[in-house]
Amino acid sequence: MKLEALLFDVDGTLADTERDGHRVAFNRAFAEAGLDWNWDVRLYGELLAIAGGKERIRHYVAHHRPDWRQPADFDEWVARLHAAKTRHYTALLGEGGIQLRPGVKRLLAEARAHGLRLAIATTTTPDNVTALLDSTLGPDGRAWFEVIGAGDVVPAKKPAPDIYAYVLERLGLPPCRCLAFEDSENGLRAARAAGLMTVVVVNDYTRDHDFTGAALVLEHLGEPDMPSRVLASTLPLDDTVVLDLALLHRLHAGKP
Ligand code: XBP
Ligand code: MG
Repeated sequence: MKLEALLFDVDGTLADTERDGHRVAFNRAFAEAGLDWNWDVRLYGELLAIAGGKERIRHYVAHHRPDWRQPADFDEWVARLHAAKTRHYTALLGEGGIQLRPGVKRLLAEARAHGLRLAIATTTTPDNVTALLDSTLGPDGRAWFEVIGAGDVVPAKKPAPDIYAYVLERLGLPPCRCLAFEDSENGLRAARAAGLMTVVVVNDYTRDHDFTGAALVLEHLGEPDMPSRVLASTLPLDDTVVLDLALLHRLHAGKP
């Protein structure tokens, strides 16, 4: 079965956006709204178990602020607070402080040069995706991806497979012709539930997650002068690799 498309998660996979991006933007939105809430690095790691910013705010209120008096229009209030968070997040990206992870641009460029189709399947808000692509790949970046599936276009966020099913349908491809890239257990579960073989790149928030079912688990995608350690693999591999198209094809074919 030919490999035809690569499907990428965004947060934690294309770039380390959570600790110094989303978390900071949530806190700025809280301060702006006159709330004394502060999501420190450790608490935010716990809250990441809930995918989606609006869902994360609701979970925080329910479990960490049970005595706080909710406004009558709570859902709209959350939506407004979250819109402010998106504004802060996209402004942060515009400042250029967040870069793509090692090997991401190299692999995307190689895939494009060889006619592989590219897509995005993420829980985050669409504006956040375009802001990240613009700030890291430049004005052409969005066009590298044939389908961008993001945010509330599907009702159920990861670990539900819905966003992957949405992207596969738009690509017109069965999962067996695609590979997914993820950084978290929720993301891996979503991709696997959609029938996708999945490569995982860990980060500080996710390295202790359960990645059972991943085809390959790496520190990062690797660069020629900075190969990645192999943390788990369904193929016998060296201790370190630079994930290129040749290795992806071998992985997809299940050939050592
Ligand atoms: C990413 C998320 C997102 C971001 C915040 O998960 O969970 O909620 O943290 O984005 P994944 P929004 O990488 O698995 O897609 O605030 O825009 O929802
Ligand atoms: Mg992710």
